[in-house]
Amino acid sequence: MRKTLLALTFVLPAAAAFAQSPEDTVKARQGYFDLLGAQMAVLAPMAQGKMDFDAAKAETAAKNLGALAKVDITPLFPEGTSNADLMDTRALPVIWERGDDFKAKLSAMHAAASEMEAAAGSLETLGPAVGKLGGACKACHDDFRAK
Ligand code: ASC
Repeated sequence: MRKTLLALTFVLPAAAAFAQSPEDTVKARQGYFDLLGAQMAVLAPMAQGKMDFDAAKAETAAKNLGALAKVDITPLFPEGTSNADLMDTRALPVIWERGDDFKAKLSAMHAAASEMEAAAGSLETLGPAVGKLGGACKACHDDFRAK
């Protein structure tokens, strides 16, 4: 009991601060996309033949993508966090004007990311899977991210 209370004193202020600041919400979602990008930075050069295929590295990156695909990031896009509201974000206001389209594109990205684990075992299957995920990234960036 005492331990739980002690733990809560540490956890709750951090959680409360997180919910309060739009800037911190933006940082959190950028961190998520950085994590995605870091996995693609391993897989894409292999798929493009710019880096030797390394099965262990590919598997780790693909597993990470599978885990990231399970994260629902829609709570990290509250109203008031577009690039019209805040500095240091490229999130266009159209995200909130066409929310269903945005969510559909997020889902397509998650679907492609979750397929990577099954595809990362060989270069033959990795290539198309990376192409599909890269395409899903691009489709969303084209419409919803400032250049
Ligand atoms: C990647 C990556 C992206 C997408 C995008 C596709 O590997 O980090 O953001 O693909 O470049 O156009």
